[in-house]
Formats: sequence, C-alpha cells, structure tokens
Amino acid sequence: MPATPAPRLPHADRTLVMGVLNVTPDSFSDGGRYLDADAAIARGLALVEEGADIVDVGGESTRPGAQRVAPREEQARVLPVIAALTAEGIPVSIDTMRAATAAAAVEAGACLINDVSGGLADERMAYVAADTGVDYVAMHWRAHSTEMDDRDRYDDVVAEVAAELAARVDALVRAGVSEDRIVLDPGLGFAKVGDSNWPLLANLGQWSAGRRVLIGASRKRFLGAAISRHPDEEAGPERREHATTAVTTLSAAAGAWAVRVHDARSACDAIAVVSAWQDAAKATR
Ligand code: PMM
Repeated sequence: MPATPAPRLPHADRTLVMGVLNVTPDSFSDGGRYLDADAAIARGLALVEEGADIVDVGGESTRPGAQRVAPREEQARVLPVIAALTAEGIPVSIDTMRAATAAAAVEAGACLINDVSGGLADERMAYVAADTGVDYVAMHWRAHSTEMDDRDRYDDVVAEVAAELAARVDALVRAGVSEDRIVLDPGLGFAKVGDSNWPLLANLGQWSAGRRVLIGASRKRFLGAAISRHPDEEAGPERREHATTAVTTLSAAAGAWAVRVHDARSACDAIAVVSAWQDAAKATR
C-alpha cells in the first residue's frame, strides 16, 4: 500500500465529475496526447483544476476496432500516473478490464475500479473487486472492441441491458462484492451503435435498479450522429462537446451519481446549474 492513505471517493449532494485520462496512443478523442507519463500527470492535475472530482486513468483503448495491449504494457502506462496523482491527494479510478491491472492500480492508490466489461472479460476481476474493497463500476458490455458493433442487436434495449447488468451484479455479489459498492453504467457506444443509446439515457431509472449510475457519453459517435445537419456529415469528437454538456445536464437532473467526461469544466458548469435550479425548486415548493 502507498505510505500515505489513498485518497477516497468524494461524497457530494450533486453529480460527480470523472475526468477522462487515456494513457494510450489510440483512444478516439485524446489518443496519443498523454502517452508520456509527465504529460499524463499534467493532464490529470489540469482536469482537477478544471473541477474533476475523480480522474479515470486508462491504458488500453476500447474504441471500436481497437486491438488489446499486453498487460505489462497497460500497467507500465497507468501505474506511474496513478501513483503520482494519488500522491497529490487526487481520487483516481482505474479503467481496465484486467484483474491484475486493477489490483496493481489499487495498490498504487486507485480508489475505484472502472471495468467496462462488468467482470465479463476477466473472471478474476470480481474477486479483485471483493478483496480490495474499493467501489466498482460494472458497465454493460457484450464483446471486445473488434466485435462490439456487431452485437448491437436488441428487441428491447432497456429490458435487455437491465437483465444483463442484473446478472453481473449477481455474479459480483456471489464473489463477495458488497452491493453498496457497485455502480452501474449503461455502456453507451459499447454494442450500441446509434439509436440503441437514447432509450438507455431516457429510461435511466429502469435499468439502474436504484443503484448509483455513471454515464459516459462524452464525445461519442451517437452524439455526432444526433447533431449532424447533413446525412453525409458526421460531427467529429471535438464538435460533440456541447452535445456532451447537454447529456451531462440531463443526467445530473435525472440523479446520476457521476458523468465521465473529457472536458471537466463544461460538466462542472452544467452540474452547478442543475443544482441551483433544483435548490430553487425545493425552496419554493
Ligand atoms: N467509455 C470509454 C472508456 N471507458 N468507462 C465507463 N465506465 N463508461 C464509458 O462509457 C466508457 C468507459 C470510451 O472511451 P474513451 O475513454 O475514449 O472515452
């Protein structure tokens, strides 16, 4: 364990902001920018300066079609960054599907495991989540990046995601994870190409079963499709920022526990507006 106690997840009576920090060459929005540890650490500090409550550090891209990286490479990318940020008192989550990487990241100070596969990619993950005792994000997932777009097949996306997440929760609890440590995430863009994403946002209460919810919509393709003004034009990742802020606003108003975003400042501003609005509504009731 680190010499000083690892930072803990903050508690707040508003939606938390999780800043994205991909220490990868190939992530869809920030790939290649923070592959160098010093650049990544500086970006993590900047995210907190902009208002992020948690920095989510990942060393393997999950963009559609991405190839896996070796565990040793993944850990070499993330561990120095996690150690440096947690030494500054910053709550850090580890974005990984690998149990060994999650365990090493918690050892380095991470206080949350963010597993985009909800435990499906590595059967040892549930035991690491149980043993470390940190909070755990179980995201809805069906297949690795090379196959996931083909798995966008649903009769009723809300009911199927609800059932598949409930099965992940059962498996985690059977492995010894406390129920109150589990956060659910609908996995926007993962086995959901376009229209499958919107019903999950619009019906958050139906699949979350009263648990904490994390929403990761930031700059994703389905937002580009929604805002494009011509059928043959797709707005690129940077052009999707206002759409991301709209989703953050609506997620905060719907009571999401946290949003995972590339631009922390926009998200903080949106959440502050929602809080002010809701406080006034309470005061005048
Ligand atoms: N999306 C990405 C990566 N990790 N984690 C969670 N919990 N939820 C998400 O929607 C999610 C994630 C996609 O890649 P990016 O890091 O480039 O945004």
